[in-house]
Amino acid sequence: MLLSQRRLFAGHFFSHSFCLGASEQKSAASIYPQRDTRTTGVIMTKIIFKNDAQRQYINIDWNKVVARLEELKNVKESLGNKHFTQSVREWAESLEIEEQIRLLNVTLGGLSNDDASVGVYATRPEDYERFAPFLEPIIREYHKISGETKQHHDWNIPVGEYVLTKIDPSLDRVSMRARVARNVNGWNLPSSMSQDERVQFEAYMEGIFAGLSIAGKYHSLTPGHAAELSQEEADQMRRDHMLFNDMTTDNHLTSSGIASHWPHGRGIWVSEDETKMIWIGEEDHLRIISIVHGNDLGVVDKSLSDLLTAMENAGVAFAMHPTYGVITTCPTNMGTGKRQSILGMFPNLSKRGTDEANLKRIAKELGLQARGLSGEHSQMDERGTADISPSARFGVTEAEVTKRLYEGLRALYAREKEAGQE
Ligand code: CIR
Repeated sequence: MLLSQRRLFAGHFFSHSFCLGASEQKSAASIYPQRDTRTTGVIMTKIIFKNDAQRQYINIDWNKVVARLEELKNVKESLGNKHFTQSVREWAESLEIEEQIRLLNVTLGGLSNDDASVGVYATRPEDYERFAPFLEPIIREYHKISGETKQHHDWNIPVGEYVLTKIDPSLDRVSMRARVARNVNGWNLPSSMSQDERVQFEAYMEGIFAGLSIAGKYHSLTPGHAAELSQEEADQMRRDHMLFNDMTTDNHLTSSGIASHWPHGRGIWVSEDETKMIWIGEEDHLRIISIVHGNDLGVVDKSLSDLLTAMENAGVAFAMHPTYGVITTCPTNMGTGKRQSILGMFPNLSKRGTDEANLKRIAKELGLQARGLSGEHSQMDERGTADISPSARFGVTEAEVTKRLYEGLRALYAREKEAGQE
């Protein structure tokens, strides 16, 4: 894969953008993050780590938690805040002390970020069952679930059907990406892993990679690891948008513990042909990714599902919830855990990149999410290059996600043409 092609993948990898270096952020004095917008328009956040976040509520002082939640309501009410009701509080106080501590840890990301929209991260796969009185209403509201429900899975996605050139002949060679989030049974989730557990998990996954039927190579970020990337190599992989960012620059990830012990136990496996990647130790144990240049959405799905099957055949048991599908650290990814996107250009709808809000609004009407080139909070270029994916994660099968992307793109490109004629 050419470097210039890889550069197109910017939006396909990073979901949070900040402009301070990690070392500057770590030294920030404030306990709670301050937001400040500079001329770059990028949000800056001061960074706190889990121990400091926990220390605010020492001995599990739920009065303090409630007081902090009340304070946050004046700024922004996250789902975790909204659903920490009086009856949830009473139930929380009835739990064994160890479980109260664990529940507090679930809420640390929300308590430590005034811009949290969800505000909770699971600490173990069992949290979704054990803390259901609190977490279930959050999942149901986020995913707009009403009544009885159960997540179904279907990877039967035809090749030759969702062909982008049928929408527009110019969509001949498009950057197409699909990823799934996965966690593995028997391990704490990244927000509560010790450094040893992270390193052991990395070693466990290396054993899996050795038995994979797909050829590839593992690169580690763990200091002193035999396959450790040098700083230069890691920087190059980041410039190529293959490797994930320094997690300690994101206060949601630091305060919840997800970024703790960085960079121990983190790394990336890359297939020989560089179309398949597996991240270890980011927000979930695993992010499994496929990127293909072409015009058939079914091809990228096949690539991803081949990799998932190879992993299962090599012995990985993914954590699954009986109702809510794949178990993810953040409840927003429950269901399929799948995000599928393409990079497209929408100069008319985005008014040459000056009105990104217009493109986002129209995409939303069509059940799609439009992100700028460098992720969720980034700006669009003058060609209106955007990463477009269906919004739905839960209650749709993997196959339905692809269908929604294809149909949504058909409608979005029609609107783009109309806007050009106006
Ligand atoms: C929040 O509550 O706003 C953050 N914890 C992020 C929620 C969006 N989910 C995600 O990035 N996986």
